[in-house]
Amino acid sequence: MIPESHPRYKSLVLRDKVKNAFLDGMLSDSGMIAHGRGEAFDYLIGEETSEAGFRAIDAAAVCLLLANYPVISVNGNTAALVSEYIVELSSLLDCKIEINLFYRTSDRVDLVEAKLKDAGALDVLGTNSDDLEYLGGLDSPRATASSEGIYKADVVLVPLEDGDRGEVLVENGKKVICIDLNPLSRTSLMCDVSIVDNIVRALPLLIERIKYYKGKNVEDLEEIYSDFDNKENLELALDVIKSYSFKK
Ligand code: PTJ
Repeated sequence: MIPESHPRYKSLVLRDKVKNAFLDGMLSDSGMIAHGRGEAFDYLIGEETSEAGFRAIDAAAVCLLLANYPVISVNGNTAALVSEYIVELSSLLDCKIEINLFYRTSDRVDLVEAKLKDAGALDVLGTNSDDLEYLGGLDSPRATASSEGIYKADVVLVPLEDGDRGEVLVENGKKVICIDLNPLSRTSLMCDVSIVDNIVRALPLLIERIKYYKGKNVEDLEEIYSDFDNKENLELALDVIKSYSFKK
């Protein structure tokens, strides 16, 4: 039991969720390492959403609203930390959720599916009963995609994606939005919109901004999106780290 008065309470609660998800078999062992890396980057931005984070969240909200067929990709870490928000986002956008595991085993797929369904998801793609296709004809586990999901998506939201997988999506003409605390990861550098923030903060903010922009004039949304420059925003994310370190 973690006391709420503990100065690192929020961080310890997340650690606990990740550790329990690993013990239950849903999270990969590497998922714990990835979480630790995320924690380190989160520390460097003061564990709060930065200006660069807010800007990318706005661009992502608009991009998802302008999409014809957006899909949300879910891995072990995302399911462990934010299943409820994933379900809320998919119903807000009326879009599919697809399980996509870097370390795919049928047991883990079943556990992620159960977690999403517990959180209220009615329809989950990328499960063991789904007939997966290969993006760009690449016969590699990195390239698998559900025919009703990522395979036909124009925009894919990938919280915490591995670089190889992100590359396959980009090479296959998908617009990719990632949520990754590391502004220098291969994924952040190659995505169209990189949200440098913790998924536990970024997703509720993204939901809020989608609600705000929903129903607004399409030309206005297109203008907001075209004003966003991902490289410039990643520079800003790095500046945030530098200035936060000097503030301390
Ligand atoms: O569940 P699976 O099998 O699909 O595996 C998922 C992991 C995350 C293990 C896999 O995709 C992987 O190995 O990813 P990487 O290459 O370690 O990249 C994960 C990125 O997510 C790193 O850049 C971390 O800094 C970042 N990260 C970790 N936790 C968070 C995060 N970003 C946002 N929010 C977090 N909570």
